[in-house]
Amino acid sequence: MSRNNPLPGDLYCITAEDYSLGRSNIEIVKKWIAADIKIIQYREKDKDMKKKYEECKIIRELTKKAGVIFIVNDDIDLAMMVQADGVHIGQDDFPLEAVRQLVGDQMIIGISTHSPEQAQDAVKSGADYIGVGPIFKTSTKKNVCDPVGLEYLNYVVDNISIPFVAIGGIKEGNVSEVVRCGAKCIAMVTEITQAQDIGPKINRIREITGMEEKE
Ligand code: 3NM
Repeated sequence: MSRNNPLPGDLYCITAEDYSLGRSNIEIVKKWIAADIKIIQYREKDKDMKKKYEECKIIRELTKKAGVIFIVNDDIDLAMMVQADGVHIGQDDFPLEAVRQLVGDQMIIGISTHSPEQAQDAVKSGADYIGVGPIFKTSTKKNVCDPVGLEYLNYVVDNISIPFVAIGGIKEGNVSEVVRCGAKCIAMVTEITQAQDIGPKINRIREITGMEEKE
């Protein structure tokens, strides 16, 4: 795990228990690890902190054993308490520099961006990676802006030197467009959490995109 190169050329998986066909976050995480996913983000907007802490403790253990990068969304204190590898913040969270001061030198900090200005600011503030989205329409993230389309993705590919993950409305049926633009790391939330057979789904997406397939 390294702050310089935190994102694999593969899928970036994010939990969403409300969209997981009744399966728990832990069950889903186990399926991802079995499918050789290399980065997992815990994202859970509606649970209380105690429940989130309990889940993150378990996910930290599972990911540590498997050598998987573990990122916690939004909650910096939670990320620190469970010794996650990183934290992912949004544009309206604490300033990135202040987060860096709090978490120290080792922790990965990712930030969601939706425009060229935000991407440039993220680089200046010392982000280790940025989220680039929503590429397509999504109902998974509330209050997110309209889709930024492939145009913003192209801007990032051409102008931003830090790692990025494309996100938002990406599905098996449109992922090729995203890869063609030059995205190497792709986040899909509901396309994966809502799949009946998660392992085969992941491998199908890897085949379509030319990402490495598990042996
Ligand atoms: N962040 P789905 S879009 C968590 O644009 C998140 O920053 C976004 O979910 C951003 O793959 C998003 O189900 C939700 O569309 C993506």
